[in-house]
Amino acid sequence: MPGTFRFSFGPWNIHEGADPFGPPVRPTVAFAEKLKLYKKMGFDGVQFHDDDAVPQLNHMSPAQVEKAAREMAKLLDGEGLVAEFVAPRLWEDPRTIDGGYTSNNPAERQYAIDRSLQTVDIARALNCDKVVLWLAREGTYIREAKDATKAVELLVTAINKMLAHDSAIKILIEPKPNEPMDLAYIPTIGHAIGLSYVTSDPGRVGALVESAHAILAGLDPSDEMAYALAHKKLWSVHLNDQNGLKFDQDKAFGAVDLRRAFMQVWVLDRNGFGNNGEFVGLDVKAMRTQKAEVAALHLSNSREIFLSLLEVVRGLDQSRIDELIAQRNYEQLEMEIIRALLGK
Ligand code: XUL
Ligand code: MN
Repeated sequence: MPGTFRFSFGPWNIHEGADPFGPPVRPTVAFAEKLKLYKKMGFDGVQFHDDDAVPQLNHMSPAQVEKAAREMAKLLDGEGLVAEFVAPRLWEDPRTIDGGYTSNNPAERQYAIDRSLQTVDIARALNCDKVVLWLAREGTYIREAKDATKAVELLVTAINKMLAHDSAIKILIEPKPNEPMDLAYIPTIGHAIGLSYVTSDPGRVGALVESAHAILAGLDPSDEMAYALAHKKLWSVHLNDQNGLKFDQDKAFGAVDLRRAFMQVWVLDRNGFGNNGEFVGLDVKAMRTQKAEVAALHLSNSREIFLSLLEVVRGLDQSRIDELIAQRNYEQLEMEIIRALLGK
């Protein structure tokens, strides 16, 4: 069955352009203004960090957090949007300098778990059943600093607490091999899926594959997606692009390597991605050079590139592909794929 594609992004994907070497270059766009852009650009889902949904949540009582999340749910409803997932932002607090779930300090680990349970509550209030864990600081700068075996046990403990806290919640692990850490503990989708099977409810632990993160691990994003699909655990994606092994660039989808993007669309469509309500998330960043009035183009362009590649995928003659595979004539198959990409 072919896929069904609805698109999502997070409020952080429209940003002021600050980078580690320079200040913001564009004015802040208020959250309510960002929300108005979603439908206009063809997007139906909003991805949240916990504090995107409830700013200042560390300074609020559980009742206040719940109230603020319910107000956000109403705001989304008013725009005809849904919350796709909520992710605990565990990488900014002073208590997570050495990681959250895998910190060597038990009090800091407890903070990370408590904050994650709050994230689960926020998701529930937003009528959303997915929590994404990007394990930003769960890793090391030097290997001697932590016990890598114990880290797995600590990650499982934290995930089990979230699963026990809400019987409907699903956890999606978003692997990334490095940045901000030198070495992250769950660097690839294979690690994420392996981890899911040792939790208390593997059926509720899956994955989100981000193209750029797979590339940073030296892997092909479409194969990473296919691996998760084979386990029925690909519950979201963060499509984008990446120009080689450097910092996480979050470039527009397909902007660096169109063929690599094409293969991701091929794998998603041929495996019926989206038929259970999964979204195509676009975790892309505008270039710093972009002026304010055109600083959301990277999102609409990425969506357009996806849909154009979908047309190419669906326009291919499968019997011709089968014939060339049977002949083992991969040179010709490659040429015909390239021709299709060139619109010839
Ligand atoms: C980090 C990253 C995050 C997550 C959400 O590289 O991709 O934006 O997607 O926390
Ligand atoms: Mn991401």
